[in-house]
Amino acid sequence: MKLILAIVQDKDSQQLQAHLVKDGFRSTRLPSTGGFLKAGNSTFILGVEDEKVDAALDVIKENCHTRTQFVTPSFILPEAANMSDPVEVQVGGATCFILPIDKLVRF
Ligand code: 2BA
Ligand code: 2BA
Repeated sequence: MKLILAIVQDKDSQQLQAHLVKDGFRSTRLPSTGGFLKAGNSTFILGVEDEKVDAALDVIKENCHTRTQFVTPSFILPEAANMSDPVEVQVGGATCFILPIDKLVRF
């Protein structure tokens, strides 16, 4: 089995959750916060059989979209206080980590 940790934008999380259920994937959704934008996002945990990892990643890919955000540099770095023009940041679709699982048990 593998553990997929998928960090997705809040705007995509409900649709992703619905499609994961529809396609038979079990998941847990945790509220999380991006370190750079300091904004809320969602982290999905999925315990998935090896042969279903690609299908799960396809569901994530299809339901999570890249968006552009503008941020004021001083919001990220206080020392950039003299830079007032917003900079463009591309966020998402999804950042996925795929980890080996030794064992999955339910009690
Ligand atoms: P939920 O996703 O809300 O699932 C609650 C219960 O509904 C599950 O209990 C299971 O009995 C049933 N269920 C969930 N998904 C299903 C599906 N695709 N088909 C048939 N029945 C389904 P538990 O298995 O004891 O899971 C309790 C909670 O543990 C789950 O809450 C979920 O948050 C987490 N979880 C379970 N398996 C997981 C996995 N493989 N990956 C990530 N999280 C998992
Ligand atoms: P945030 O940390 O809020 O980052 C939002 C977006 O800002 C990132 O989008 C990226 O385009 C940009 N960004 C982040 N850190 C940067 C840096 N040090 N320098 C320049 N630009 C930077 P994504 O890459 O799509 O990431 C979306 C969210 O996924 C992140 O939110 C973070 O919560 C998570 N994430 C991304 N890569 C990660 C990693 N290697 N480890 C843990 N979490 C990660």
